[in-house]
Amino acid sequence: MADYETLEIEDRGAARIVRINRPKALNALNPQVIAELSRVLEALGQQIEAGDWSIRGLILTGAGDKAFVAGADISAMVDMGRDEAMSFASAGHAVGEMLANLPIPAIAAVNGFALGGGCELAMACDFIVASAKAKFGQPEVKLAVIPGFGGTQRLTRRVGLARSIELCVTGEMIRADEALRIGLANRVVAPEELLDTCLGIVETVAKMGPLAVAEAKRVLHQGAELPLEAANQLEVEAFSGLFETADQAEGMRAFLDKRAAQFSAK
Ligand code: CO8
Repeated sequence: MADYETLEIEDRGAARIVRINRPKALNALNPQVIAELSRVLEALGQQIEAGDWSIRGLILTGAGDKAFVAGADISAMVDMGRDEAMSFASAGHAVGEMLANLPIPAIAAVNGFALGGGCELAMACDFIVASAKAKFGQPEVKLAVIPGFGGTQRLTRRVGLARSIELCVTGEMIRADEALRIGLANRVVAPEELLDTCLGIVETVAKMGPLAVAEAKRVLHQGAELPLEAANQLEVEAFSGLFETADQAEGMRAFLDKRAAQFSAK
């Protein structure tokens, strides 16, 4: 996995840690970072699809102690025209879709500034665990643009329209405790505990039925975009579909036998 210039990849236990590593630019996203994120996510998706479930959670974070990602790279955008901006934003959205489609949870470990495209990348993950030092914001209006990688849409879905509008039109940064209060971050922890907290979450997930985790994530994402009746139907189908798996029989039998379940992702 040495062929990434802007990312550091490390497997720890059942977690794949992906660190965006451009500390001199506060880990800003340029087209190369987006392309490398696509590659790393594609490879992980293929690995799992081929039946290798050794990785049960993705942790996305930023290198260094200052920034998660301070936005899209302004020096890469300054001379862009409409078409280039469109393909940059579309490539970002494709990364968002890949994160949503991964059959394992993707956790944003927000270690510092998560601004603009950085806040958007964190929100493209399934949930956010923030360091007490983290700061969030959608400051694009200061540059006379708007969020282009889901900020106007995912932020609203997480925190509601009114809070989202306030953040997107003022460009103001909020601290981790405020992000927690409004539901943007799930947890806030001391900076030195951030990675271990995320690794602990992955460890917990790794004890669960892998296909059930994948189905829970799929149904939660897809159902959130559907009317309740259709979403409930999606749940019923996924729930009953899991009764065709060996893991369902093993999970329930193990409970009744008072022993730990041995799941096989089958
Ligand atoms: N792009 C490029 N370089 C950056 C960026 C950035 N977003 N952020 C910081 N840097 C660079 C600085 O230019 C500086 O470089 P140098 O040392 O060469 O001068 C270095 O990082 C350190 O930054 P500062 O000196 O500014 O550090 P401070 O501690 O004073 O300030 C801040 C930290 C508050 C984070 C400040 O750097 C800042 O405001 N950065 C810009 C934040 C921003 O506006 N982000 C939004 C960008 S627009 C966007 O994200 C749109 C997304 C669209 C779609 C994306 C699709 C993938």
